[in-house]
Amino acid sequence: MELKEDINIQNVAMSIFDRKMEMDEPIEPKDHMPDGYRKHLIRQMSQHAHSEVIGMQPEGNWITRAPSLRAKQILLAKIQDECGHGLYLYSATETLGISRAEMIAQLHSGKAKYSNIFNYPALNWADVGAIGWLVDGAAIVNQVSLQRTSYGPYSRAMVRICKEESFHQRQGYEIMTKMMRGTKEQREMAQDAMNRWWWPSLMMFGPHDSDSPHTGDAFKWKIKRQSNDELRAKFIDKTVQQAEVIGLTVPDKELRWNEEKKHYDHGPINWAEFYKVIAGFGPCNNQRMEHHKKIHAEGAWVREAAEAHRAKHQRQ
Ligand code: FAQ
Repeated sequence: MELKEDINIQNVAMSIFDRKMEMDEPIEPKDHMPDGYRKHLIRQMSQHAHSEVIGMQPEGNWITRAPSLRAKQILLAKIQDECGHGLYLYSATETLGISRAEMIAQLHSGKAKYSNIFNYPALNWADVGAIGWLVDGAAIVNQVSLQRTSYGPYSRAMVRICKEESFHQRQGYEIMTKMMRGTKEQREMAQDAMNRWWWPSLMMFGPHDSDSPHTGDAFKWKIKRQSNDELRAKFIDKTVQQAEVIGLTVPDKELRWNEEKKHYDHGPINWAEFYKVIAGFGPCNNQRMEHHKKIHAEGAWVREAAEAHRAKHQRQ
């Protein structure tokens, strides 16, 4: 009898989830959800949170070397925003029943990934421009689409994050524009940064749809609203025009406007490089992870103090 009632409750909960999906209503933390949906979100959202946090490293190195006080203030504000994005996303992921400590342990053990892009070095000031323009530009295209993702806390976090990312994209484009209006050396630096960051930025959207194992479920559960290839095409279309305006050349000899598809066709992406980088063997993977582990260990006393404070208040 009891078993039958349990099964009935399960069925009602499932049908609420299905109805919400059908009506495009957000799924909220206390709603019943299939295990696969929860796991899929934990994987993607924690990866997203880790990316924001690890993403502070390449630009962080440039705070003390920014070429003016104005540039320094802007870069500081941007990096601080990325930290904030990481924190919203960790909180949003915690609503799915995983703790922040578990997420960090998964990052440190290599079980959880972070974006391929943050394993490349920022060699000079033009790289800071390229990161803002291309990396934040790619992140926005992806995240605008995620504003309509089915999980409420994730979609709401995306709305705020997108507003801040558009300021980041503009600060990067401003740096590139200034350099392209500068000396021959500055123009060469900007073009060199573009050459190095273009292809890894295209990889940020993930493998082609035909090689993307998670896309099927992501569409079924309305986690993704547009596919990896659709979003990549959108990014290329808008970025090629921006490059032309300031006189940068996209480093792709096969790039052509396709009148029929109304999109640019592009040359082949080096997927061997992508899989190598996300497997932990990119140019800066070790450096990024060692730095995160070191800073995390140094911050242990802050977490202990916060825990002691919480416990004291609970006792009172
Ligand atoms: N990097 O089946 P799919 C930012 C993995 S935020 C590393 O297509 P999915 C802001 C994927 O995890 C940037 N790994 O996967 C900022 C899976 O492996 P798994 C972060 C990648 O999830 C700017 C396997 O490949 N944004 O930059 C990547 O359906 C400047 C198969 O892939 C987000 O995370 C990659 N690029 O689609 C901060 C957005 N792509 O997990 C600081 C949210 C794929 O089975 C400074 N995430 N993989 O071991 C998403 O939209 C999706 O997760 C995708 C991948 C589109 C990234």
